Amino acid sequence: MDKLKALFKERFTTATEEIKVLLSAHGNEVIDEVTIDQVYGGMRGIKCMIWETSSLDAQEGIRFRGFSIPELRQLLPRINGATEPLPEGLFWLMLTGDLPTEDDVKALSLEWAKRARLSDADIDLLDHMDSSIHPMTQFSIAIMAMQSTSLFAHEYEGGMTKSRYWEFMYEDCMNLIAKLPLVAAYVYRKTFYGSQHIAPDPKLDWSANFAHMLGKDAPEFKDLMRLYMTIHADHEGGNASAHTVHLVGSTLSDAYLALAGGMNALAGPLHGLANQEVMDWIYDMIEDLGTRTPTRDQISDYVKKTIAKGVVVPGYGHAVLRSPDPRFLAQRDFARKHCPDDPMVQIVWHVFDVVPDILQGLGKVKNPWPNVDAHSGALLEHYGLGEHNFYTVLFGVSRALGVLAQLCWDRALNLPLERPKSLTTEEIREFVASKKVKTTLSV
Ligand code: CMX
Repeated sequence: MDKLKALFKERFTTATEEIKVLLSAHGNEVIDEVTIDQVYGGMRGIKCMIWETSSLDAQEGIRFRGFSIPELRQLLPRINGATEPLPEGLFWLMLTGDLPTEDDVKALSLEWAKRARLSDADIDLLDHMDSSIHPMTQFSIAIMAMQSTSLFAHEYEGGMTKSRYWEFMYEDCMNLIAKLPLVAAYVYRKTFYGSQHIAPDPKLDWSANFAHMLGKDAPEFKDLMRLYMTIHADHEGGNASAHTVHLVGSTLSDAYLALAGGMNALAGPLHGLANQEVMDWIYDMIEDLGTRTPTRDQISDYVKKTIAKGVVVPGYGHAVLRSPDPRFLAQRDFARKHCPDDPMVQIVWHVFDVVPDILQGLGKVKNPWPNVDAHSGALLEHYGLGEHNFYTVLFGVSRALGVLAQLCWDRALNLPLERPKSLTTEEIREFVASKKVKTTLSV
Protein backbone atom coordinates (compact mmCIF):
# COMPACT_ATOMS: atom_id res chain seq x y z
CA MET A 1 0.00 0.00 0.00
CA ASP A 2 1.44 3.44 -0.89
CA LYS A 3 2.29 5.86 1.94
CA LEU A 4 -0.64 8.22 1.24
CA LYS A 5 -3.16 5.37 1.15
CA ALA A 6 -1.78 3.87 4.39
CA LEU A 7 -1.83 7.26 6.12
CA PHE A 8 -5.40 7.88 4.96
CA LYS A 9 -6.45 4.47 6.33
CA GLU A 10 -4.85 5.27 9.68
CA ARG A 11 -6.57 8.68 9.84
CA PHE A 12 -10.07 7.52 8.96
CA THR A 13 -9.85 4.50 11.25
CA THR A 14 -9.17 6.84 14.17
CA ALA A 15 -11.81 9.32 12.94
CA THR A 16 -14.45 6.57 12.66
CA GLU A 17 -13.92 5.62 16.31
CA GLU A 18 -14.02 9.26 17.43
CA ILE A 19 -17.25 9.91 15.51
CA LYS A 20 -18.85 6.80 17.03
CA VAL A 21 -18.08 8.09 20.54
CA LEU A 22 -19.22 11.62 19.61
CA LEU A 23 -22.53 10.35 18.25
CA SER A 24 -23.24 8.11 21.19
CA ALA A 25 -22.61 10.97 23.64
CA HIS A 26 -24.08 13.93 21.72
CA GLY A 27 -26.12 12.52 18.82
CA ASN A 28 -29.37 14.07 20.10
CA GLU A 29 -28.08 17.60 20.58
CA VAL A 30 -29.54 20.32 18.35
CA ILE A 31 -26.88 22.03 16.18
CA ASP A 32 -29.06 24.32 14.06
CA GLU A 33 -32.55 25.71 13.54
CA VAL A 34 -34.12 26.13 10.12
CA THR A 35 -36.35 29.04 9.14
CA ILE A 36 -38.95 29.17 6.40
CA ASP A 37 -36.71 31.77 4.67
CA GLN A 38 -33.97 29.15 4.49
CA VAL A 39 -36.31 26.49 3.17
CA TYR A 40 -37.31 28.77 0.28
CA GLY A 41 -33.91 30.46 0.04
CA GLY A 42 -31.71 27.71 -1.37
CA MET A 43 -30.93 26.22 2.08
CA ARG A 44 -28.45 29.04 2.82
CA GLY A 45 -26.44 28.41 5.96
CA ILE A 46 -28.24 25.25 7.12
CA LYS A 47 -25.70 23.03 8.88
CA CYS A 48 -26.57 19.62 7.51
CA MET A 49 -23.57 17.78 6.08
CA ILE A 50 -20.07 16.63 6.96
CA TRP A 51 -17.12 17.97 4.96
CA GLU A 52 -13.67 17.21 6.36
CA THR A 53 -11.30 18.75 3.83
CA SER A 54 -12.00 22.48 4.27
CA SER A 55 -14.18 24.99 6.06
CA LEU A 56 -15.41 28.44 5.02
CA ASP A 57 -15.68 31.48 7.25
CA ALA A 58 -17.75 34.41 5.95
CA GLN A 59 -15.13 37.00 6.92
CA GLU A 60 -11.87 35.15 6.69
CA GLY A 61 -12.56 32.89 3.70
CA ILE A 62 -11.47 29.34 3.11
CA ARG A 63 -9.27 27.24 5.39
CA PHE A 64 -8.03 23.87 4.18
CA ARG A 65 -7.65 21.61 7.22
CA GLY A 66 -7.21 24.75 9.27
CA PHE A 67 -4.74 26.52 6.95
CA SER A 68 -5.57 29.76 5.13
CA ILE A 69 -4.39 30.42 1.56
CA PRO A 70 -1.57 32.79 2.65
CA GLU A 71 -0.41 30.15 5.14
CA LEU A 72 -0.48 27.42 2.50
CA ARG A 73 1.56 29.59 0.14
CA GLN A 74 4.23 29.57 2.85
CA LEU A 75 3.92 26.04 4.15
CA LEU A 76 3.21 23.66 1.26
CA PRO A 77 6.36 22.17 -0.28
CA ARG A 78 7.61 23.38 -3.66
CA ILE A 79 9.55 21.18 -6.05
CA ASN A 80 10.86 21.56 -9.62
CA GLY A 81 11.86 25.19 -8.95
CA ALA A 82 8.25 26.20 -8.19
CA THR A 83 7.63 29.53 -6.50
CA GLU A 84 4.02 28.61 -5.69
CA PRO A 85 2.74 25.65 -3.66
CA LEU A 86 1.94 22.41 -5.47
CA PRO A 87 -1.65 21.10 -5.44
CA GLU A 88 -0.19 17.65 -4.81
CA GLY A 89 0.67 18.95 -1.34
CA LEU A 90 -2.81 20.34 -0.83
CA PHE A 91 -4.40 17.01 -1.82
CA TRP A 92 -2.17 15.24 0.70
CA LEU A 93 -3.21 17.72 3.37
CA MET A 94 -6.91 17.46 2.54
CA LEU A 95 -6.87 13.66 2.57
CA THR A 96 -4.78 13.12 5.71
CA GLY A 97 -4.87 16.36 7.68
CA ASP A 98 -1.04 16.39 7.62
CA LEU A 99 1.27 18.83 5.86
CA PRO A 100 3.36 16.68 3.50
CA THR A 101 7.13 16.72 3.21
CA GLU A 102 8.90 17.57 -0.04
CA ASP A 103 9.49 13.84 -0.60
CA ASP A 104 5.78 13.12 -0.12
CA VAL A 105 4.93 15.71 -2.77
CA LYS A 106 7.53 14.29 -5.16
CA ALA A 107 6.18 10.78 -4.64
CA LEU A 108 2.57 11.86 -5.23
CA SER A 109 3.55 13.79 -8.34
CA LEU A 110 5.24 10.67 -9.67
CA GLU A 111 2.27 8.48 -8.72
CA TRP A 112 -0.15 10.70 -10.65
CA ALA A 113 2.24 10.80 -13.62
CA LYS A 114 2.30 6.97 -13.63
CA ARG A 115 -1.50 6.77 -13.61
CA ALA A 116 -1.94 9.46 -16.29
CA ARG A 117 -2.95 7.52 -19.37
CA LEU A 118 -5.97 7.81 -21.67
CA SER A 119 -7.24 4.69 -23.39
CA ASP A 120 -7.85 4.49 -27.15
CA ALA A 121 -11.57 4.49 -26.37
CA ASP A 122 -11.24 7.74 -24.35
CA ILE A 123 -9.33 9.40 -27.18
CA ASP A 124 -11.77 8.11 -29.77
CA LEU A 125 -14.68 9.61 -27.86
CA LEU A 126 -12.90 12.95 -27.44
CA ASP A 127 -12.04 13.00 -31.15
CA HIS A 128 -15.65 12.39 -32.12
CA MET A 129 -17.13 15.18 -30.06
CA ASP A 130 -17.96 18.21 -32.16
CA SER A 131 -15.67 21.12 -31.30
CA SER A 132 -18.68 23.42 -31.18
CA ILE A 133 -19.78 21.67 -27.97
CA HIS A 134 -18.85 23.82 -24.97
CA PRO A 135 -15.49 22.63 -23.54
CA MET A 136 -17.09 22.11 -20.13
CA THR A 137 -19.69 19.79 -21.67
CA GLN A 138 -16.98 17.87 -23.54
CA PHE A 139 -15.05 17.58 -20.28
CA SER A 140 -18.05 16.25 -18.40
CA ILE A 141 -18.95 13.76 -21.17
CA ALA A 142 -15.35 12.46 -21.19
CA ILE A 143 -15.40 11.94 -17.41
CA MET A 144 -18.69 10.02 -17.75
CA ALA A 145 -17.25 7.88 -20.53
CA MET A 146 -14.21 6.92 -18.44
CA GLN A 147 -16.65 5.45 -15.90
CA SER A 148 -16.31 2.08 -17.62
CA THR A 149 -12.87 1.81 -15.96
CA SER A 150 -14.17 2.41 -12.44
CA LEU A 151 -12.68 -0.14 -10.05
CA PHE A 152 -15.29 0.78 -7.43
CA ALA A 153 -18.18 -0.01 -9.82
CA HIS A 154 -16.48 -3.21 -10.92
CA GLU A 155 -15.85 -4.39 -7.36
CA TYR A 156 -19.37 -3.41 -6.26
CA GLU A 157 -20.79 -5.58 -8.99
CA GLY A 158 -18.61 -8.40 -7.69
CA GLY A 159 -20.06 -8.08 -4.18
CA MET A 160 -17.52 -5.79 -2.46
CA THR A 161 -18.12 -5.41 1.28
CA LYS A 162 -18.69 -1.99 2.89
CA SER A 163 -15.34 -2.09 4.66
CA ARG A 164 -13.56 -2.00 1.29
CA TYR A 165 -15.48 0.92 -0.29
CA TRP A 166 -12.78 3.39 0.71
CA GLU A 167 -10.04 1.37 -0.93
CA PHE A 168 -11.51 1.29 -4.42
CA MET A 169 -12.83 4.83 -4.11
CA TYR A 170 -9.27 5.92 -3.33
CA GLU A 171 -7.95 4.08 -6.41
CA ASP A 172 -10.63 5.61 -8.66
CA CYS A 173 -9.99 9.11 -7.31
CA MET A 174 -6.24 8.82 -7.78
CA ASN A 175 -6.68 7.55 -11.35
CA LEU A 176 -9.23 10.24 -12.14
CA ILE A 177 -7.09 13.08 -10.78
CA ALA A 178 -4.13 11.77 -12.76
CA LYS A 179 -6.15 11.71 -15.99
CA LEU A 180 -8.07 14.99 -15.72
CA PRO A 181 -5.29 17.28 -16.99
CA LEU A 182 -4.86 14.99 -20.00
CA VAL A 183 -8.58 15.10 -20.77
CA ALA A 184 -8.78 18.86 -20.27
CA ALA A 185 -5.68 19.54 -22.38
CA TYR A 186 -7.01 17.21 -25.09
CA VAL A 187 -10.31 19.12 -25.18
CA TYR A 188 -8.38 22.40 -25.35
CA ARG A 189 -6.00 21.44 -28.16
CA LYS A 190 -8.78 19.73 -30.12
CA THR A 191 -11.16 22.67 -29.81
CA PHE A 192 -8.75 25.55 -30.32
CA TYR A 193 -5.58 24.18 -31.97
CA GLY A 194 -6.91 21.89 -34.68
CA SER A 195 -6.09 18.74 -32.67
CA GLN A 196 -2.35 19.45 -32.49
CA HIS A 197 -1.88 17.56 -29.25
CA ILE A 198 1.12 17.69 -26.94
CA ALA A 199 2.28 14.53 -25.17
CA PRO A 200 2.53 14.64 -21.37
CA ASP A 201 5.97 14.98 -19.79
CA PRO A 202 6.04 12.63 -16.77
CA LYS A 203 9.05 14.45 -15.31
CA LEU A 204 6.89 17.51 -14.62
CA ASP A 205 4.64 17.98 -11.61
CA TRP A 206 0.87 17.73 -12.11
CA SER A 207 0.19 21.44 -12.80
CA ALA A 208 3.37 22.08 -14.81
CA ASN A 209 2.57 19.08 -16.98
CA PHE A 210 -0.97 20.39 -17.49
CA ALA A 211 0.46 23.77 -18.56
CA HIS A 212 2.86 21.95 -20.89
CA MET A 213 0.06 19.91 -22.53
CA LEU A 214 -1.98 23.09 -23.02
CA GLY A 215 1.02 24.41 -24.96
CA LYS A 216 2.04 27.02 -22.38
CA ASP A 217 5.57 26.29 -21.23
CA ALA A 218 6.55 29.64 -19.69
CA PRO A 219 7.83 28.96 -16.13
CA GLU A 220 5.66 31.78 -14.79
CA PHE A 221 2.54 30.22 -16.29
CA LYS A 222 3.45 26.89 -14.68
CA ASP A 223 3.57 28.72 -11.34
CA LEU A 224 0.23 30.35 -12.07
CA MET A 225 -1.22 26.89 -12.74
CA ARG A 226 0.18 25.60 -9.43
CA LEU A 227 -1.44 28.50 -7.61
CA TYR A 228 -4.69 28.28 -9.60
CA MET A 229 -5.01 24.52 -9.04
CA THR A 230 -4.40 25.01 -5.32
CA ILE A 231 -6.78 27.88 -4.59
CA HIS A 232 -9.75 26.56 -6.61
CA ALA A 233 -9.56 23.05 -5.13
CA ASP A 234 -12.11 23.20 -2.35
CA HIS A 235 -14.58 25.61 -0.73
CA GLU A 236 -16.20 23.45 1.95
CA GLY A 237 -19.13 21.18 1.10
CA GLY A 238 -22.20 23.37 0.59
CA ASN A 239 -21.30 24.90 -2.79
CA ALA A 240 -23.17 23.42 -5.73
CA SER A 241 -20.34 21.41 -7.32
CA ALA A 242 -19.06 19.95 -4.05
CA HIS A 243 -22.50 19.17 -2.74
CA THR A 244 -23.47 17.50 -6.02
CA VAL A 245 -20.44 15.19 -5.95
CA HIS A 246 -21.23 14.31 -2.33
CA LEU A 247 -24.92 13.71 -3.09
CA VAL A 248 -24.36 11.58 -6.19
CA GLY A 249 -21.63 9.64 -4.37
CA SER A 250 -24.01 8.93 -1.50
CA THR A 251 -25.99 6.61 -3.79
CA LEU A 252 -22.74 4.61 -4.17
CA SER A 253 -22.28 5.92 -7.68
CA ASP A 254 -18.56 5.77 -8.39
CA ALA A 255 -16.16 8.72 -8.54
CA TYR A 256 -16.59 9.21 -12.31
CA LEU A 257 -20.37 9.55 -12.14
CA ALA A 258 -20.19 11.71 -9.03
CA LEU A 259 -17.53 14.05 -10.43
CA ALA A 260 -19.37 14.45 -13.75
CA GLY A 261 -22.45 15.52 -11.77
CA GLY A 262 -20.36 18.08 -9.90
CA MET A 263 -18.85 19.39 -13.12
CA ASN A 264 -22.34 19.97 -14.53
CA ALA A 265 -23.14 22.06 -11.46
CA LEU A 266 -19.86 23.97 -11.82
CA ALA A 267 -20.81 24.76 -15.42
CA GLY A 268 -23.62 27.11 -14.31
CA PRO A 269 -23.14 30.91 -14.63
CA LEU A 270 -23.84 31.57 -10.94
CA HIS A 271 -21.03 29.14 -10.06
CA GLY A 272 -17.89 28.18 -12.05
CA LEU A 273 -18.95 29.60 -15.41
CA ALA A 274 -18.61 33.04 -13.84
CA ASN A 275 -14.89 33.09 -14.77
CA GLN A 276 -15.90 32.95 -18.45
CA GLU A 277 -18.70 35.46 -17.87
CA VAL A 278 -16.32 37.96 -16.24
CA MET A 279 -14.06 38.09 -19.29
CA ASP A 280 -16.97 38.18 -21.76
CA TRP A 281 -18.49 41.02 -19.72
CA ILE A 282 -15.20 42.99 -19.74
CA TYR A 283 -14.90 42.53 -23.51
CA ASP A 284 -18.51 43.70 -23.99
CA MET A 285 -17.67 46.74 -21.87
CA ILE A 286 -14.54 47.51 -23.92
CA GLU A 287 -16.61 47.33 -27.09
CA ASP A 288 -19.43 49.41 -25.64
CA LEU A 289 -17.08 52.11 -24.36
CA GLY A 290 -14.80 51.99 -27.38
CA THR A 291 -11.63 51.90 -25.29
CA ARG A 292 -9.27 49.28 -23.86
CA THR A 293 -8.28 51.66 -21.05
CA PRO A 294 -11.60 52.71 -19.49
CA THR A 295 -11.58 55.15 -16.58
CA ARG A 296 -13.19 54.29 -13.26
CA ASP A 297 -16.11 56.61 -14.10
CA GLN A 298 -16.70 54.86 -17.42
CA ILE A 299 -16.58 51.46 -15.70
CA SER A 300 -18.94 52.71 -13.04
CA ASP A 301 -21.48 53.80 -15.68
CA TYR A 302 -21.20 50.43 -17.43
CA VAL A 303 -21.73 48.52 -14.16
CA LYS A 304 -24.89 50.55 -13.50
CA LYS A 305 -26.06 49.84 -17.04
CA THR A 306 -25.50 46.11 -16.46
CA ILE A 307 -27.52 46.18 -13.26
CA ALA A 308 -30.29 48.20 -14.92
CA LYS A 309 -30.63 45.40 -17.47
CA GLY A 310 -31.47 43.09 -14.57
CA VAL A 311 -28.40 40.88 -14.87
CA VAL A 312 -25.73 40.21 -12.24
CA VAL A 313 -22.21 41.65 -12.33
CA PRO A 314 -20.16 38.47 -12.79
CA GLY A 315 -17.32 37.80 -10.37
CA TYR A 316 -18.98 39.71 -7.53
CA GLY A 317 -21.06 38.45 -4.63
CA HIS A 318 -21.08 35.17 -2.76
CA ALA A 319 -23.56 32.99 -0.93
CA VAL A 320 -21.31 32.68 2.15
CA LEU A 321 -18.40 35.15 1.97
CA ARG A 322 -18.89 38.67 3.33
CA SER A 323 -15.46 40.11 2.49
CA PRO A 324 -13.07 40.07 -0.50
CA ASP A 325 -12.37 36.45 -1.42
CA PRO A 326 -8.82 35.44 -0.36
CA ARG A 327 -8.65 33.50 -3.65
CA PHE A 328 -9.16 36.85 -5.47
CA LEU A 329 -6.49 38.44 -3.26
CA ALA A 330 -3.99 35.62 -3.91
CA GLN A 331 -4.41 36.13 -7.66
CA ARG A 332 -4.07 39.90 -7.28
CA ASP A 333 -0.88 39.28 -5.34
CA PHE A 334 0.43 37.07 -8.17
CA ALA A 335 -0.49 39.74 -10.73
CA ARG A 336 1.17 42.49 -8.68
CA LYS A 337 4.35 40.45 -8.71
CA HIS A 338 4.34 39.30 -12.33
CA CYS A 339 2.20 41.54 -14.53
CA PRO A 340 0.99 44.71 -12.77
CA ASP A 341 0.91 46.73 -16.00
CA ASP A 342 -1.14 44.27 -18.05
CA PRO A 343 -4.12 46.28 -19.40
CA MET A 344 -6.66 43.56 -18.61
CA VAL A 345 -5.30 43.19 -15.07
CA GLN A 346 -5.61 46.97 -14.73
CA ILE A 347 -9.28 46.79 -15.79
CA VAL A 348 -9.95 44.04 -13.24
CA TRP A 349 -8.43 46.23 -10.53
CA HIS A 350 -10.43 49.30 -11.62
CA VAL A 351 -13.61 47.20 -11.61
CA PHE A 352 -12.74 46.23 -8.02
CA ASP A 353 -12.37 49.94 -7.20
CA VAL A 354 -15.94 50.74 -8.26
CA VAL A 355 -18.21 47.68 -8.05
CA PRO A 356 -18.45 47.10 -4.26
CA ASP A 357 -19.85 50.59 -3.59
CA ILE A 358 -22.39 50.26 -6.40
CA LEU A 359 -23.57 46.82 -5.24
CA GLN A 360 -23.69 48.01 -1.65
CA GLY A 361 -25.87 50.92 -2.78
CA LEU A 362 -28.49 48.50 -4.14
CA GLY A 363 -29.28 47.57 -0.56
CA LYS A 364 -30.03 43.94 -1.32
CA VAL A 365 -26.67 42.38 -2.25
CA LYS A 366 -25.32 40.61 0.83
CA ASN A 367 -21.71 40.50 -0.35
CA PRO A 368 -20.53 43.31 -2.67
CA TRP A 369 -16.96 41.97 -2.83
CA PRO A 370 -15.15 40.14 -5.65
CA ASN A 371 -15.04 36.33 -5.64
CA VAL A 372 -12.43 33.98 -7.12
CA ASP A 373 -13.76 34.35 -10.66
CA ALA A 374 -13.25 38.12 -10.85
CA HIS A 375 -9.50 37.81 -11.37
CA SER A 376 -8.60 34.47 -12.92
CA GLY A 377 -9.38 35.26 -16.57
CA ALA A 378 -7.14 38.34 -16.74
CA LEU A 379 -4.17 36.30 -15.52
CA LEU A 380 -4.85 33.43 -17.91
CA GLU A 381 -5.17 35.83 -20.80
CA HIS A 382 -1.88 37.51 -19.85
CA TYR A 383 -0.11 34.20 -20.48
CA GLY A 384 -1.85 33.61 -23.80
CA LEU A 385 -4.76 31.47 -22.66
CA GLY A 386 -7.45 33.66 -24.14
CA GLU A 387 -10.21 31.14 -24.83
CA HIS A 388 -12.76 32.23 -22.24
CA ASN A 389 -15.04 29.23 -22.65
CA PHE A 390 -12.23 26.97 -21.50
CA TYR A 391 -11.81 28.69 -18.14
CA THR A 392 -14.40 26.66 -16.24
CA VAL A 393 -12.63 23.45 -17.28
CA LEU A 394 -9.52 24.69 -15.45
CA PHE A 395 -11.69 25.37 -12.40
CA GLY A 396 -13.10 21.84 -12.76
CA VAL A 397 -9.70 20.14 -12.88
CA SER A 398 -8.76 21.92 -9.66
CA ARG A 399 -12.12 21.41 -7.92
CA ALA A 400 -11.74 17.66 -8.47
CA LEU A 401 -8.95 17.61 -5.86
CA GLY A 402 -11.15 18.73 -3.00
CA VAL A 403 -14.35 16.94 -3.89
CA LEU A 404 -12.57 13.65 -4.61
CA ALA A 405 -10.52 13.82 -1.39
CA GLN A 406 -13.84 14.27 0.41
CA LEU A 407 -15.46 11.47 -1.59
CA CYS A 408 -12.75 9.14 -0.23
CA TRP A 409 -13.72 10.30 3.27
CA ASP A 410 -17.42 9.83 2.50
CA ARG A 411 -16.92 6.16 1.70
CA ALA A 412 -14.32 5.65 4.45
CA LEU A 413 -16.81 6.98 7.03
CA ASN A 414 -19.61 5.05 5.35
CA LEU A 415 -21.76 8.17 5.20
CA PRO A 416 -25.31 7.19 4.25
CA LEU A 417 -27.52 8.00 1.28
CA GLU A 418 -28.53 11.68 1.46
CA ARG A 419 -32.25 12.13 1.82
CA PRO A 420 -33.39 15.48 3.27
CA LYS A 421 -37.09 16.24 3.65
CA SER A 422 -38.87 18.51 1.20
CA LEU A 423 -42.11 20.38 1.90
CA THR A 424 -44.91 21.68 -0.24
CA THR A 425 -46.09 25.29 0.14
CA GLU A 426 -49.35 23.83 1.38
CA GLU A 427 -47.47 22.08 4.20
CA ILE A 428 -45.68 25.34 5.06
CA ARG A 429 -49.07 27.13 5.18
CA GLU A 430 -50.42 24.44 7.49
CA PHE A 431 -47.33 24.73 9.68
CA VAL A 432 -47.71 28.52 9.94
CA ALA A 433 -51.45 28.19 10.70
CA SER A 434 -50.80 25.63 13.45
CA LYS A 435 -48.17 27.91 15.01
CA LYS A 436 -50.66 30.79 15.00
CA VAL A 437 -53.26 28.68 16.81
CA LYS A 438 -50.64 27.67 19.42
CA THR A 439 -49.51 31.29 19.89
CA THR A 440 -53.12 32.49 20.27
CA LEU A 441 -53.88 29.75 22.79
CA SER A 442 -50.80 30.51 24.84
CA VAL A 443 -51.49 34.26 25.05
N1 CMX B 1 -24.61 41.66 -9.29
C1 CMX B 1 -25.88 42.12 -9.20
N2 CMX B 1 -26.78 41.65 -8.30
C2 CMX B 1 -26.33 40.73 -7.42
C3 CMX B 1 -25.00 40.27 -7.41
C4 CMX B 1 -24.13 40.76 -8.41
N3 CMX B 1 -22.89 40.33 -8.51
N4 CMX B 1 -24.86 39.36 -6.42
C5 CMX B 1 -26.06 39.26 -5.82
N5 CMX B 1 -26.96 40.07 -6.43
C6 CMX B 1 -28.38 40.20 -6.15
C7 CMX B 1 -29.04 38.83 -6.32
O1 CMX B 1 -29.28 38.54 -7.69
C8 CMX B 1 -30.28 38.99 -5.48
O2 CMX B 1 -31.20 39.78 -6.21
P1 CMX B 1 -32.79 39.45 -6.18
O3 CMX B 1 -33.18 39.52 -4.73
O4 CMX B 1 -33.39 40.53 -7.02
O5 CMX B 1 -32.94 38.08 -6.74
C9 CMX B 1 -29.78 39.84 -4.31
O6 CMX B 1 -28.60 40.51 -4.78
C10 CMX B 1 -29.43 39.04 -3.08
O7 CMX B 1 -28.49 38.06 -3.43
P2 CMX B 1 -27.42 37.53 -2.36
O8 CMX B 1 -28.15 36.91 -1.23
O9 CMX B 1 -26.46 38.62 -2.04
O10 CMX B 1 -26.59 36.44 -3.17
P3 CMX B 1 -26.93 34.91 -3.38
O11 CMX B 1 -26.41 34.14 -2.21
O12 CMX B 1 -28.36 34.71 -3.71
O13 CMX B 1 -26.09 34.57 -4.68
C11 CMX B 1 -24.23 34.59 -6.10
C12 CMX B 1 -24.70 34.46 -4.66
C13 CMX B 1 -22.73 34.27 -6.16
C14 CMX B 1 -24.97 33.58 -6.97
C15 CMX B 1 -24.48 36.03 -6.59
O14 CMX B 1 -23.74 36.92 -5.81
C16 CMX B 1 -24.17 36.23 -8.05
O15 CMX B 1 -25.03 35.96 -8.88
N6 CMX B 1 -22.93 36.71 -8.40
C17 CMX B 1 -22.52 36.85 -9.79
C18 CMX B 1 -22.15 35.50 -10.35
C19 CMX B 1 -20.84 35.00 -9.80
O16 CMX B 1 -19.85 35.69 -9.73
N7 CMX B 1 -20.82 33.71 -9.40
C20 CMX B 1 -19.58 33.04 -8.94
C21 CMX B 1 -19.59 32.73 -7.44
C22 CMX B 1 -18.31 32.02 -7.05
C23 CMX B 1 -18.27 30.64 -7.62
O17 CMX B 1 -19.08 29.80 -7.22
O18 CMX B 1 -17.47 30.37 -8.53
